[in-house]
Amino acid sequence: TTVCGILYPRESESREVVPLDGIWKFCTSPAEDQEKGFRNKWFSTDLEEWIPMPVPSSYNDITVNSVVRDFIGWTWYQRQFYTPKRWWLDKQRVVLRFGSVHYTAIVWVNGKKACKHSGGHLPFEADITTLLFYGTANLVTVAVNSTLTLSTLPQGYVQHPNDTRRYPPGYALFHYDFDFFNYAGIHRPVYLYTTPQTYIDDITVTTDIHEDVGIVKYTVEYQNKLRDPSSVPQCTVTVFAKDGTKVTSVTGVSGKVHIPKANFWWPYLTNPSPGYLYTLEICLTSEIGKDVYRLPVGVRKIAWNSTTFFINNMPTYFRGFGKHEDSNLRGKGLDYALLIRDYNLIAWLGANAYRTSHYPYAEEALDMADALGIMIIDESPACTIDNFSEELLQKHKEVMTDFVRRDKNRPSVVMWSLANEPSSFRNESREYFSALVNLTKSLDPTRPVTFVTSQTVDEDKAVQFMDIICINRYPAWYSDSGRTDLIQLQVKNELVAWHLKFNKPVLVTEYGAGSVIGMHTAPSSMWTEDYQVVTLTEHFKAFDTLYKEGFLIGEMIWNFADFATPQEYIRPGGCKKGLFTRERQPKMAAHITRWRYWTLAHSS
Ligand code: BDP
Repeated sequence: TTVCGILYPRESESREVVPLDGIWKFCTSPAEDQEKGFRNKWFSTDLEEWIPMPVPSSYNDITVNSVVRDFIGWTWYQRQFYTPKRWWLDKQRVVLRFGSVHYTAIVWVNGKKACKHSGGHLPFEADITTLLFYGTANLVTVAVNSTLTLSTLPQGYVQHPNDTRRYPPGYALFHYDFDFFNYAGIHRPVYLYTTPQTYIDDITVTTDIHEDVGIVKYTVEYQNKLRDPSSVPQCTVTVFAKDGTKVTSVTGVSGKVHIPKANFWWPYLTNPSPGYLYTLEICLTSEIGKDVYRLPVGVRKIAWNSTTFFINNMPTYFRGFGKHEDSNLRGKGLDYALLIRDYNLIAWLGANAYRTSHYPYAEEALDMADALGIMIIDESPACTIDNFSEELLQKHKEVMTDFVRRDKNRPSVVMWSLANEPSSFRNESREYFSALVNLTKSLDPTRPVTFVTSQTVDEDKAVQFMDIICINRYPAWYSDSGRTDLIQLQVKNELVAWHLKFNKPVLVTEYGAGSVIGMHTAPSSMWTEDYQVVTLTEHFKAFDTLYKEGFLIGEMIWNFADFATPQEYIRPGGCKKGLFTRERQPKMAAHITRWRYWTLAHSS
């Protein structure tokens, strides 16, 4: 079987892109009869009982009904759309693409199954050319299941308690160990797009720099649905500068392009024009005509040693935070207003990086990072995994393969994170992570591979395989609560110990404190804005002394903004460790972080 690419749908002279976003019909399955929709073939006729549901969005917070908010199981989405007759006459290939659906999705077009996909954070698509009615209405139905199991990423499980004094018979309790709300639904844009029958299927680009010359190595994969072996298409690759001027052009499905006096891709604030992107125009010409795809490309080189991380041979310090895809009403659904607001806040803070905690983010978000020079630690959806089975490893390998395929060409992606806070004190985690590192390095030898540990330096079994040591630690919050006077001592001792043991660069990927906006005390106490400020400030002091030791490559605050968690008595309406509220307004902590990040940017 041929491995297919998953290029982002882009319009060109040979490709049309039609969004199917909007208001879809939606219903949940009856709790006691999850199979009803399948039995009654809801995918082949118009849904009878439905409510309107926005796409993209999580469904959970749209209604005022707690059944919808907390629903675990099969939900159904449906809409009509039209396809023009000329697509058929022009022999176009038509693809239906979902940016992401959480968690399992089955898609039917006109009552026929188009595809099935499991995994909530990566795109999938199906060639639906032969399932469509051209020049008339088509029906697309998506069944979405939010259930997580011990072999999904992340993991979850359903429990049926048998204590009938406390729970009615058949009562289901859904559990998971990660601490963000399990939002579900069609989370990212849905597109129909066309290509010719002979088309560009995938592009792989790696870049290097040599003095002031940029080097772009590329490989183009194509598919020929006509299956005429006598017709070998010709490939032309042209590089355009940001202002549209042509730089150079070469031919062949793989090769190297040299860009003299290149504008390199730099992180935000290290250069007057960070995030410089060229356009690589791929033109595939066959007997039936041309297929054209334009890929943004940043020319940069990543390197690291035992103490330092380099971009374009320059030591680079990460100033950032962990984020979440999360906001009021839409949950984890892509929202353009929120996306641009977030990047405006990132720039205002003077940050140059964030981690896609704890799953792959929308491609639209990474487009912005590419263009602004924001470095991304690209994290898989393996949050808090604990049960290291062979089945889970297989799933994890599949996910890393799809993840690398999606993001491999992005200049913003400077590191792969395999997981967040797994039970890496367990012996089984050793083989598990060693296998994943090997796989990821074979898929992408150019970027460092890591995972984020919350274990102690003595107990962790997996950090040894990583290129960079990433640590989450909450002194004065989860340990020694209330004792901000201990932060400097503990942070210094711990980070030094990690570096001494493994002789690798250290990056702090999480630290912080919760604060409810508007709460103040003097002296500071937990949950006040004052306490969050003191917690961050004490960390800043510790980092400053370590910075001189040379092995600390960055600091990331938990979290960019407040976000939704399951209902718990330890969370006042969600996780409140944000620098910004969930509505994206600054807390006191945002102002001191801004002061720090701009100072760091100008002193390096
Ligand atoms: C860390 C987790 C993160 C949580 C955070 C917290 O990595 O996902 O949100 O704790 O509890 O351990 O705030």
